Amino acid sequence: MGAGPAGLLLGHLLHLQNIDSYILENRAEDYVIERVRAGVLEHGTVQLLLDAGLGERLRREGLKHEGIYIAFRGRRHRIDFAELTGGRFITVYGQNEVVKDLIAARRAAGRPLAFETGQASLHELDSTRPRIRFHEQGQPRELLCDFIAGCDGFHGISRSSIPADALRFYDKEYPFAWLGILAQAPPASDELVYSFHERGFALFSMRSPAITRLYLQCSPGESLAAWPDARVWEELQARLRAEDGWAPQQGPVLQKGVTGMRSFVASPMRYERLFLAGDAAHIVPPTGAKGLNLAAADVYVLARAIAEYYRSGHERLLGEYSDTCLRRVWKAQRFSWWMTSMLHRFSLEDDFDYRRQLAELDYLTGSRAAMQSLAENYVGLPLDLPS
Ligand code: RFL
Ligand code: PHB
Repeated sequence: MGAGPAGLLLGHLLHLQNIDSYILENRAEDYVIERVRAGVLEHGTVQLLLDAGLGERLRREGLKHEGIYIAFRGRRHRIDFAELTGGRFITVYGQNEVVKDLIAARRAAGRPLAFETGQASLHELDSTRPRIRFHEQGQPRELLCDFIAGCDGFHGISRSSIPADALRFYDKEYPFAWLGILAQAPPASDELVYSFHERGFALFSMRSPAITRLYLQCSPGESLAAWPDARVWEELQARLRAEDGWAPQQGPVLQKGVTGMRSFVASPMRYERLFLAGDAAHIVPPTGAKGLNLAAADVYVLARAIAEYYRSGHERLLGEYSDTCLRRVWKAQRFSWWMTSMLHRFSLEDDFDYRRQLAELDYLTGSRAAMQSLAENYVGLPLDLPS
């Protein structure tokens, strides 16, 4: 269920093991491709995509970043990932490019991928032959499955098809959101800049040598009408401009949107023969750049477990799927919550918190141990698979 990064990558990993799958997506193909979302791939995510033969364009167009900047009080402090993690790095490559590459690979494999499948529903989940009812090109269809992978995102139907008493939810909402823009302007820095400012958080990122991606902390439910381009630029400049004169370059705004912030985990990530993966099972606030990477890690673990099942008939890895993923998911939750808490203003009135956050940033950027902890989490923790 779902042709986001999780569903498409799972389909591809299964294909590489000669395992059939059917991918259902309720939105249109253009919508799925054009949705502007994540941009940062962990070291291990890139390795996974390369190993799966999906690296042709990623190798050419992905931007290798060996560090990030943390900015506060008008100064940028570099965190050198390569030096702190023994040569690991991140790659900036838009989620929509990943999705485009995955759709192309699916087509090349000649395996089914149906868009605009309407209101699908899941049935007989507690049997060995769960079913999916959906529409394909307007016609009702029913699919009999060995397994269903719920890769249909936070608002999908998979998680909500599980009986309420079989899952537990852990949830945290934040009192702010991000307003993001995509601008036609060459990035003014080679690396990302996370800025803590008394007016609120701002982030400088990019998609290519010609496109800058920027975010600023705003109120949840903020109306875009209140944010004409001129106001967005003014606020971004105020929060990002450094003492040494560095500031993002401006250009035409190509896209603008508001994203809510939450931390969420559904546990376990399995009900009988339905396995949840990616945003369907967990959400992190975007400050740690972890969402897409967690989705990729989940489906790697799931594909390996399904392959073992078909190879040997054993369900051991399937049985360990949820625990294996959740151990790492909770570490990414902790990191994303920490980055979010350190870099956002929770209340513009609270001077104690403001000073405490400045002290934390001062400590972070002055301590090799603290920077190393950030670096190893940011480039991605190991998968820690059962043998
Ligand atoms: P997706 O991408 O939401 O895909 C789920 C798909 O399922 C479809 N669907 C259904 N299909 C069939 N039947 C139904 N009933 C269905 N209901 C829904 C949906 O249409 C969709 O196509 O989930 P997936 O695959 O788990 O991937 C997760 C990532 O998309 C997400 O975690 C990241 O985008 C989060 N994220 C970031 N992650 C990073 O790793 N690094 C980043 O830098 C980063 N930045 C971000 C982000 C997310 C953001 N937003 C907008 C939430 C920045 C932003 C602003
Ligand atoms: C992005 O480029 O969209 C991006 C980068 C880093 C984040 C979140 C989003 O933490």
